[in-house]
Amino acid sequence: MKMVQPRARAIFGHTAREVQPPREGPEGQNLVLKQHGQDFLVGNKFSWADVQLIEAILAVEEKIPAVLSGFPQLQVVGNQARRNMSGKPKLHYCNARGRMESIRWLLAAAGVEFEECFLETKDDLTKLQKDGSLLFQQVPMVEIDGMKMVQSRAIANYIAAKHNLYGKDLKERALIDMYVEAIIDLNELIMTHSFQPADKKEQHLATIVDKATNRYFPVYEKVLKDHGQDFLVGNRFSRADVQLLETLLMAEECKPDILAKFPLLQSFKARTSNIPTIKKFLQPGSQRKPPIQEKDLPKLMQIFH
Ligand SMILES: N[C@@H](CCC(=O)N[C@@H](CS)C(=O)NCC(=O)O)C(=O)O
Repeated sequence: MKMVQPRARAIFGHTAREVQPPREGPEGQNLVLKQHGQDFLVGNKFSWADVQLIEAILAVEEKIPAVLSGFPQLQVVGNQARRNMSGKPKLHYCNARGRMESIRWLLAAAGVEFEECFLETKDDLTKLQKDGSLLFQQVPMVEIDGMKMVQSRAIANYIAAKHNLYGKDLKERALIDMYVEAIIDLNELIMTHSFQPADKKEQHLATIVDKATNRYFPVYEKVLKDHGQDFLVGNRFSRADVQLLETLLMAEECKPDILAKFPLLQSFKARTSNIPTIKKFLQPGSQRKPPIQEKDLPKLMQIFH
């Protein structure tokens, strides 16, 4: 039996032993796919024929890039394979925290490498809007697993579920959702601070500190105290921990001693910051973004308004 090439294995995640011997010849696959309208060549099931086909498509395309122009079904197969092969999610946003930062955090915490495509001008946004990449004409957009995902919460949900950061059952997920939604409320309040006019900044900062220390932090402090465990939900690391840590650090940027009355949040911060993937993300030179500065505002306004 012919060996499955590593590349084909990377595409489908199958090994030679898991698939059937060849049943199809090298020609006519475009017609086969067109006629039965299914994803795989034979019996609507992944088979050896698919492995061979994808290998052949990629090999021939390397030599003659336009070879598939008359075979739309095969183009789809080739595109899908390339997307799966490229592996890394691609993040489309500006080079700033904004609504993408929690997604960066989640991917980094899950140990997933990602690429970034930064919008530099309004034209870059318009181009994505015009080519149909943005379902609601907005970013963040993440190319992942063959999808162009938009809506930051939907993207974060998908990543969390895919990487087992979303609890072990529905009730844990519900708890994680409640914690995360509240964290997002505080995170968004902090995020809008840079956009406040000079005469409103002080009042806005006071609101952040009030909400953080009186509404949100006491809840997480109590959760940790009551169950005595290291993580917020189910005694295991979840997206709630990642997103809480992100927001604790943002709150400290607003007021360095904001955690003074929350000893368990302080130890939570130290503990989770030391998780290897997170530790790496917190180091200089990572894809984590700095807080938005006054000087960044004109560029951001020009892109989004
Ligand atoms: N609910 C959306 C909101 C997305 C959103 O407001 N995106 C802004 C940038 S942060 C945008 O694309 N603005 C351009 C526009 O609305 O035309 C999400 O969470 O992803």
